[in-house]
Amino acid sequence: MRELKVGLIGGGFMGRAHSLAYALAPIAADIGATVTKEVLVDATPELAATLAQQLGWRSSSTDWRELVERPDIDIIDICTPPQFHAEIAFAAVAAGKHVFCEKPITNDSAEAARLTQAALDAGVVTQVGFNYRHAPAISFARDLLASGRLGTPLQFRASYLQEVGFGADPNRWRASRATGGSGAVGDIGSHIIDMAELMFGDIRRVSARIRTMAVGETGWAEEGGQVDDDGRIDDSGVWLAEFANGALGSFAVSSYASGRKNRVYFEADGTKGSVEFNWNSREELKVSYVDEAKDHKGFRTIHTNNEHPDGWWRLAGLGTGYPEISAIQFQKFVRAIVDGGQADPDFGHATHVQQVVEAIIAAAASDSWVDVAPRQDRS
Ligand code: NAI
Ligand code: SOE
Repeated sequence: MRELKVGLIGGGFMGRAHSLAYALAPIAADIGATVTKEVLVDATPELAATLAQQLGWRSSSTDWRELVERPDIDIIDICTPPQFHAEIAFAAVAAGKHVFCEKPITNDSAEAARLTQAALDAGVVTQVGFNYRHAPAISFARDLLASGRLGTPLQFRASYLQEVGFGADPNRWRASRATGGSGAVGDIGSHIIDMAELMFGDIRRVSARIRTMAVGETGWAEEGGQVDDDGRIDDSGVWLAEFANGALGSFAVSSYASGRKNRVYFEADGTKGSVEFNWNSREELKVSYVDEAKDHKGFRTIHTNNEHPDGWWRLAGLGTGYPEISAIQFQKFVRAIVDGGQADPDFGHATHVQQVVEAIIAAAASDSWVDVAPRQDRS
């Protein structure tokens, strides 16, 4: 069987999740290759060595440039803060490596488009870390929409709420664009934009409001007062969207939602039925069909198992978590490499999500509806 050797850059939160996921991916299904966790790169020799040992990598390094030039490495996996993503990804693609990059591939959609083209020119497989969408319940919802069982898409309502803003270190890399922060819209909103476009197709226009927390966490800073002016970023946002197919969407994100740990939620309505998903009950999809006996109308709860796309277990209710769903994304990535196809979601899709993020920020700044650039053709 083919062996794929991975070099991981950045062994923090996501480096840990990816390390677990690579271990699970080839065990849980036949993905056509074995995966070897070859090198872990981090900022200092001590940190890199400690993380490599703990997370199960064969060796460690502090030099990502040397890593991407190594002929024996097949995959470069980028888990650094976003400010380093594009530079590493361009170098990896130029060296002919397949690249998995955490979101955002860059905070600049023009650069994302150039990166996408560079990867296409190099003929390498790319994938971005929109991991939540790989939950079997979401894949099932996508299939219900794609097969027409929910009818014509009408309305999509989503929110992504966390409480991580309260008391957070103001100097963390997530807190400013200069250090790679994407704001709540880009950092967590990108996941629900990804899900919306997975299910309803592309968003074509948006209108929005965003807010930044005032110093001292006493309330929102004056409108427009802090977002971007001093390098700070949005902590909260709401936006309306119109999809290219005419469906409507409404979205809310916040890093200041007390009690909300990681609440990713959506509802989607079609002419024949609706679905409801909550990441905090991620194995379940609630489904309601219009064409139901009058005395049975309402939502039923589907507990996903291996009858559903991407599901691993025959028995539902065993518990499927963050590492497993991360592993599902690597199963698809490795399959795409082995089969010589394109992965999904790839850098082209990441570029479009970034364009939506930028349109939301521009709509909030201009107090108007803003068109989203149409998705690039692949060439
Ligand atoms: P983190 O701060 O926990 O870890 C970043 C790691 O990169 C640290 O170990 C740091 O020492 C290392 N690093 C920084 N600069 C480096 C460089 N130049 N070379 C090598 N190593 C370097 O960050 P976290 O939370 O893991 O985020 C990383 C990326 O993953 C971000 O883009 C973030 O948006 C994304 N993310 C995605 C999640 C998802 O569910 N898809 C969840 C959390 C983060
Ligand atoms: C923010 O708190 C964060 O870590 C995001 O960066 C991730 O993308 C999200 O999945 C979890 O929350």
